[in-house]
Amino acid sequence: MQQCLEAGEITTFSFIAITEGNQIEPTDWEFNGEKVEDWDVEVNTEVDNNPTPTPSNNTYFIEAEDMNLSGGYRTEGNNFASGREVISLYSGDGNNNDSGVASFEFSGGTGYYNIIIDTFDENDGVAQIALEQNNSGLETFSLGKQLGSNVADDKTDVSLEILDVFVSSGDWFRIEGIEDGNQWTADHARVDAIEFVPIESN
Ligand SMILES: [Ca+2]
Ligand SMILES: [Ca+2]
Ligand SMILES: [Ca+2]
Ligand SMILES: [Ca+2]
Repeated sequence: MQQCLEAGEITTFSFIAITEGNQIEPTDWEFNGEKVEDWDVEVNTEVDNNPTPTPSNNTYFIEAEDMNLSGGYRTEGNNFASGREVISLYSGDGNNNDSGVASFEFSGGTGYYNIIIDTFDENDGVAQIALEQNNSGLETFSLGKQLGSNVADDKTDVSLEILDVFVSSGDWFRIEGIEDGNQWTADHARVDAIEFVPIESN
């Protein structure tokens, strides 16, 4: 006997580990009031061509002003910055060779990311910004562009990119900034924020 079932005719229908060629002996199954004596079971071995995609990580973003600051870094208001604040080595005392550290724990998902440091390259000095991951140096940037302004504004807004970095949730990152200039004017190694943009292909 071979029957076709309409959806909903049997509400509970579970098999355990049926493989192709196995025979199933139905005992108390009924179909349209008739006891089913014999049943051909077709095992569908088709592969799911649309598996649920692996969840991809989201962009992880942290404001520099929300990191743990040490050394000469302090927060400073800035209308061109995200969160309207940056961290800066400006000290107002004529010392324009300060350094400082901003650190944070990465709490995004584990995976490959492009890391983007949102900063400002002021034209009155060549500040340095270095990024470390778990105490190992990733990259050091020298901010030596001439962008037509000696302050942190829309002209000097730059993005420093470090591509294709494997990052694990819980990794510690450390940004070290060194300001540069003379006693009157300097590039104060200002940092706005950092972003981790997941790379789909990995
Ligand atoms: Ca300073
Ligand atoms: Ca500069
Ligand atoms: Ca400056
Ligand atoms: Ca900011």
